[in-house]
Amino acid sequence: NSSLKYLAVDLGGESGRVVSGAFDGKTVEVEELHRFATGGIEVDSTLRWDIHRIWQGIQAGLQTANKKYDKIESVGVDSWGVDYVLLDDNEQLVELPYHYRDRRNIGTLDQITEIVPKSELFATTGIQFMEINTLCQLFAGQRCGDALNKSQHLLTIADYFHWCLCGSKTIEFTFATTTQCFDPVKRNWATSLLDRLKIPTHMLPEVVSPGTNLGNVRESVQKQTGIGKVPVIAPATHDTASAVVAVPVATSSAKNWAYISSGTWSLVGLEVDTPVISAEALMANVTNEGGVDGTWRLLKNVMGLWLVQRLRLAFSSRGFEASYEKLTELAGQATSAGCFIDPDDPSFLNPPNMEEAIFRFCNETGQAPPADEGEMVKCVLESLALRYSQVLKEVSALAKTRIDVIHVVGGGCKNILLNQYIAGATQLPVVAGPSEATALGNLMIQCKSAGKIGTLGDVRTVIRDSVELIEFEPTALTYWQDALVKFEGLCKKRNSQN
Ligand code: LRH
Repeated sequence: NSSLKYLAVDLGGESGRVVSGAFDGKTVEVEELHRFATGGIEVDSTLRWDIHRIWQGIQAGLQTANKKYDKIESVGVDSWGVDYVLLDDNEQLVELPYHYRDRRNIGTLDQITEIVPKSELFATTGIQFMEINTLCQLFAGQRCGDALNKSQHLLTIADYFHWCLCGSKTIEFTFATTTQCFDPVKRNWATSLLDRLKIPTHMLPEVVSPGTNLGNVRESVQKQTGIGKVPVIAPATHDTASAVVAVPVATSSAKNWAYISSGTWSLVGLEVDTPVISAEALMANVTNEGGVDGTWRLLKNVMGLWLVQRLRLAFSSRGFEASYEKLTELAGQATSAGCFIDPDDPSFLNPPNMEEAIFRFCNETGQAPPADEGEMVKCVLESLALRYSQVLKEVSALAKTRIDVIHVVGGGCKNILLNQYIAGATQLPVVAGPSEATALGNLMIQCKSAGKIGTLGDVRTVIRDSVELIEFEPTALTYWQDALVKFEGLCKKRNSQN
């Protein structure tokens, strides 16, 4: 058919995919061509990413695309945030990149803020304080080895694969803004901040805008995959930025919508016109991440479906095998778990066993723990919904915006039970879809770069016209009101313990 074919490489913490998008000028149809596992690997008691295996997965996907399509317009990569790859002056890999859940980051935030006060760090970068941030990782890296000194180029995960594809050594803007090493107001690397922390800056590359043509696929990759001299276009390389591009709002619906980009992490917030870097924003520990067409995302990282991913692993380690669908079904059948967790408690970032971590949390907060797998998953999903509701109240106050509707996008929006809980906990209507938001956002920025579509608003209209959306109305008001009171009390008690 006459539609144009684009390829998105979408890399998440659990899996990576090569997805095609066929755009006919009005609608876009996506198809997953290849999926492969990502996930961390243990190397000498550290947690790393096996980027060689990921690169193989990407190339296998490109081969499939080549067999399927006569012509591919362009290809672009997006990935999870904060992590980076170091190359030396011969463009060789300095080390296998660290995973943001590696232990080396523990304690870095306190060490950093002894040198640069929190208020100043936030005023310069606008970023939520989290030890997974690139800044904390670089600080840890600089303290425990000489990898940084050996490096000539720092590339983020997505931008590294752009380098693999076409040799470009740049970082795309949306990703740069999430590193906590970038000044969103000056629109440049925060070099004096980094100097004070003794983090080298010589390896920070040029920052390019989403939609930049990075060059054609290298000859060696053309040979390996058969895809020919296809242009590589940087999308919004940070997956959350791509996902929010694909929020299916009508241009006319003003700004009264919030989003939850739901995957391994839940990114919960608003689209705003300028970063919100106020004293209140610092207190609320929110983040300001750069988006497409001058937009910003005022949001908070919430622990997300990682909790369920790890519960599933913990269940399986004791012989209880179940798919995500099965686990959600059990949660739906469970009577109230009667307990909640704070999903963002540091003990859930990377515990050896998630089930035990939840038991411990319940014990320490004086709650009877869930009685079985269904109750356990119910406790997690309800707690997530309550946490989202808390965060949405905070960002709506900071941005002085009322929220009328919540769009849940990304793989997690397929979880109907969680969508119902969100509608209950927030007492707001929820619109679920598209589940392929990240890939769609990536693909549409490539179309936009090629001049096939105009504004971000036009992109969102195409998405609305292309995907099926499911709506959820708020129910069970008193149940959720009571739950919220209990949840908030619990978070307060826990914070005073820590
Ligand atoms: C979501 C995400 C998030 C980051 C995290 C590491 O996938 O990009 O925005 O903070 O991964």
